[in-house]
Amino acid sequence: MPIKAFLFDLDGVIVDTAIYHYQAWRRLANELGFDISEEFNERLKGVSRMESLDLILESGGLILPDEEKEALAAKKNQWYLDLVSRMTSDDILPGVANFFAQVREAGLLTALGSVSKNASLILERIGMTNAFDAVIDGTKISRGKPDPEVFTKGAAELGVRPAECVVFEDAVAGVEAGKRGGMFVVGLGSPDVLTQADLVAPSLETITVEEILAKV
Ligand code: B16
Ligand code: MG
Repeated sequence: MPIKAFLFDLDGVIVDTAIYHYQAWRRLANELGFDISEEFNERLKGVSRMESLDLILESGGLILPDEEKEALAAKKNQWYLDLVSRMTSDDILPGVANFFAQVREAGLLTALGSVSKNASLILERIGMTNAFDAVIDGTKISRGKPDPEVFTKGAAELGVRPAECVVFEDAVAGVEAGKRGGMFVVGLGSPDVLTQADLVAPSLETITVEEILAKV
């Protein structure tokens, strides 16, 4: 089946907001009396806000009531927003602009597939709101990655079938979501980590649209 659409994750594919998530979560963990490592942070990539908090509290050996968890998540999000609000188009990852020019040239549709509830704000900050034909984010889904909902909704909104889509993901949970959605998945990162991906490249800077379409 010919490919009609490319679906992109946001954090780690278009911009690197993982560093800001890490700084804000770490500040929260420190306030609670423990620390989280960069290695631990890898497990939070592509995982929703509340699921991330659950993993963090578990690592610190804390069990808290839902009300308190809501307050902690809101606090972390405010710190995260303070960092994100300073982003500009300079924060777009290398290779993204060139890759998107190739995507347009090839006549492919594009969608964003992010579990972040802050995705629209980030797109606005980096000036990429109009770069996508559809935007599916954390405000439109009920299940986070590795559930395929974020990508199957993206395909549906574009009016294409899953088999006509290629997903671009940097996180293990996101690669799994794309595969469970019945899509071809390009993993951006290390092949040792993104073992479920159909194809792996270090970043969008090191791969072309033509190369991908030849391998689907
Ligand atoms: P928010 P993605 C994900 O974005 C991040 O990778 C993950 O670390 C974060 O917890 C999640 O968004 C929720 O973000 O707190 O902004 O709603 O990779 O799916 O673009
Ligand atoms: Mg990601």
